[in-house]
Amino acid sequence: MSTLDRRNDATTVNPFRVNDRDVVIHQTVRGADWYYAVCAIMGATALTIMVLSKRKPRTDRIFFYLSSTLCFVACIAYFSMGSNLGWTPIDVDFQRSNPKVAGRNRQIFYARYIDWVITTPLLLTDLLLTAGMPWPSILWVIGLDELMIVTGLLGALVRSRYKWGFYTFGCAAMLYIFYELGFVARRHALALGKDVHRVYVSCGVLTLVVWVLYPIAWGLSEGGNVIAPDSEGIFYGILDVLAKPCFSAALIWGHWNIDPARLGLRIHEIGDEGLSSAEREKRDLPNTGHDGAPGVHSHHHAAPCAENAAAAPTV
Ligand code: RET
Repeated sequence: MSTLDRRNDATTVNPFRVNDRDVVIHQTVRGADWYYAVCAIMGATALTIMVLSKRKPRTDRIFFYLSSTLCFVACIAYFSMGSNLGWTPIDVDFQRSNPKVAGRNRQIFYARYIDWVITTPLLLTDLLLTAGMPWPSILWVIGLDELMIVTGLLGALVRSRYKWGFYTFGCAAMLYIFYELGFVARRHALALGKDVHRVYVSCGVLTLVVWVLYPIAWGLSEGGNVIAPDSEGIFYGILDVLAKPCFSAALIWGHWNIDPARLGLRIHEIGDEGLSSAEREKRDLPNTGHDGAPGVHSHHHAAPCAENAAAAPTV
């Protein structure tokens, strides 16, 4: 057999048995192939973003780094699921007669949730930094997000109908996140200018539309045991490709001509100290006038404070 026609034998090497327990409702080799395909998409996206980041100065790479990291994490999660690893058998709440989902227990991939608990905060950070949200609000939304993912994992691991209790907490957390994104953060983005608002809204709408489908996929898979594990993989896989590579592409494209300093993300870099005043102006550094004398502040602060207004009349 040549290397080219070797089959994916992950399910043979890593069989449908963990901790001396067999799983009845599980993925097939085709499902594992699909997971590997998504793994490749995630890896390729992460590498592309890394390469693109080199076109920007180190200080302006925050969105590249966040997006590249989240695609790398997903790449590893998909490698794990394609290799038939990162799962455990859980007895189903609903026994079905459909042969595709008939049986007492089901393969539950906890690897998904490890991925999400790392990557969804990064996605939210991408979005909320775009909107220029204050960092305590960013932390608050990330807290809700972690609550949502962890309740989803707990619900998936529970056998009885109590799983739906966890699910309900998770959905409530998601709705609150949607409120923060749709109302609070959008207002902040608008205050930063039309172009920032446009990027925020396009990535935000993509997020809302895609995210709302996750609890539906969960209800049909880990929750209700309605669709087979292969279909579960396709459902979540499509959502993950939209939520990570497509989202990241839209975000980086949108940010290309936006100076991160406008979002409050001006970062110090070696050499900033000895710059000429023209250079300082270009880089949006506070202008010290001449020879370090305290003077006029940068002119394009979104809302000049009273002190500035008094000390520096319109130039
Ligand atoms: C769960 C079940 C509990 C209730 C809710 C859920 C929502 C999950 C979401 C996941 C988003 C994942 C992303 C992954 C990135 O690729 C945990 C399924 C509401 C919204 C964006």
